[in-house]
Amino acid sequence: MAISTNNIGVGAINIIRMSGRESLNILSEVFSNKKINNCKSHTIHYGYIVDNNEKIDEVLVSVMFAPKTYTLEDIVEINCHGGYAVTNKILEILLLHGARLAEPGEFTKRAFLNGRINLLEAESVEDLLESQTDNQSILAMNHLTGKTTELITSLREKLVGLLSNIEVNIDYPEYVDELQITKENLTPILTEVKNELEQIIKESKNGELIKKGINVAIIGKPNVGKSSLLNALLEEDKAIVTNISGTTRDSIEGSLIHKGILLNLIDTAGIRDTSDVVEKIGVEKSKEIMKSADITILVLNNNEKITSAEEELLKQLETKNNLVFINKTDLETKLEPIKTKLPIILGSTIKKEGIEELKDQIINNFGLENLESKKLNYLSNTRQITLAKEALNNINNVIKDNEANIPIDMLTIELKSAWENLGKIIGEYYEDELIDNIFKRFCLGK
Ligand SMILES: Nc1nc2c(ncn2[C@@H]2O[C@H](COP(=O)(O)OP(=O)(O)OP(=O)(O)O)[C@@H](O)[C@H]2O)c(=O)[nH]1
Ligand SMILES: [Mg+2]
Repeated sequence: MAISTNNIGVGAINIIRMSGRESLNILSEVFSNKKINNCKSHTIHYGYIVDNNEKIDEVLVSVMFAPKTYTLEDIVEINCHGGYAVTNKILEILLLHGARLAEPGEFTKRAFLNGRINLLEAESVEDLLESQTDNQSILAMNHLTGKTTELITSLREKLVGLLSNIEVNIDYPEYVDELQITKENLTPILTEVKNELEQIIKESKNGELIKKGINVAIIGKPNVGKSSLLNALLEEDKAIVTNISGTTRDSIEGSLIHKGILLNLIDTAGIRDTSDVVEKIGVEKSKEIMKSADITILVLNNNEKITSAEEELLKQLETKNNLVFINKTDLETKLEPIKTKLPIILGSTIKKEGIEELKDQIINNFGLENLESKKLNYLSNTRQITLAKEALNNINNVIKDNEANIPIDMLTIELKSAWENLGKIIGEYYEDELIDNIFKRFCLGK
């Protein structure tokens, strides 16, 4: 049992959800409308929650019997009034009548354990609830409706086909009409799987970025206009801006959504040698933030010559796909043309110039422009991506060993690992499935 709406507090209604065989029995002990005992599935009932003949709340109760429910178990949902006291009182009464509070995510866990959804889908329920942008929810929905599962399943089918084929070749050599897997025809089949897997992993980097947003660090020496840039990007005065160098001592964060992508911005303390203890800590922190960000914007001042410290930063940043923003173009140009491979955007935070170009450039740097939502089938968390990479590693090993003339039956262990790793992404285990598949495919069960 749990409250399925937002936290208890003031709201029009709260929904208390119970799942499991005893749900209806527990409800009937505390519900005034006794018709509930003989009700049909997927019906709604009006009545009162009562405690020792005292009416606690006027409620609507939905009853859904297994198996057509979220958890595949009987589910009872009580729509009660949204106040803290009343919701708590109902929870208390249900506890007294034998209900137990659900652990976080327990309903989805039950849906998974009862086989209604797979692991990939279960993980995406959480993603869907946390979605802040359209792209995030489309990605989660595509997982939930199984598009990503289809992708992984089709790869697993190729592998299971191969494995069953190899086993049949070995155990039943008399089945001559079966394809004989040889050194020559194994590598091309595996290369196909390898290519598809590489594509999924490559695109999944986007999935991760869509899901968590792009972490953007704004770096530069003091007074170049980093905080002004943060404010201009956010379109609000979040960070303090003054003409005193060293204004920002600690990092300041803010988020915005640009073309469906969440950008998490971090304004940092200006980087310079300083003897001020507080500022020094800020400077060290800026360097740390720069290292952990997905992308760093180095802000330079158009009105000043470049310093050796800035040249040093520029060199460090060139190793990744970072950006340079030359600010204060409304003032006289004193900055000489800079040599860098990084994209440069010119602008002025005061005149609001270059801001849109900068946002576009950030998402372009990750190839996230013109996202076609229907294509958002990527894996989107580290667990899934790590498993896909392990599977790819297995496939590469099999190809290498095959080319080194290792007998085919010796390759099956690693092939099974690839299949198992892909299975773990969607929460399936291989043993039973492999056996089922062999017998289903070849009708050997005599
Ligand atoms: N003319 C002009 N002045 C600007 C522009 N952007 C910022 N400034 C001014 O530059 C000064 C410093 O701006 P901040 O945004 O505080 O600079 P900062 O890089 O965050 O500075 P620290 O926090 O000290 O590292 C302020 O007086 C701003 O008004 C611009 O585009 N043009
Ligand atoms: Mg600042």
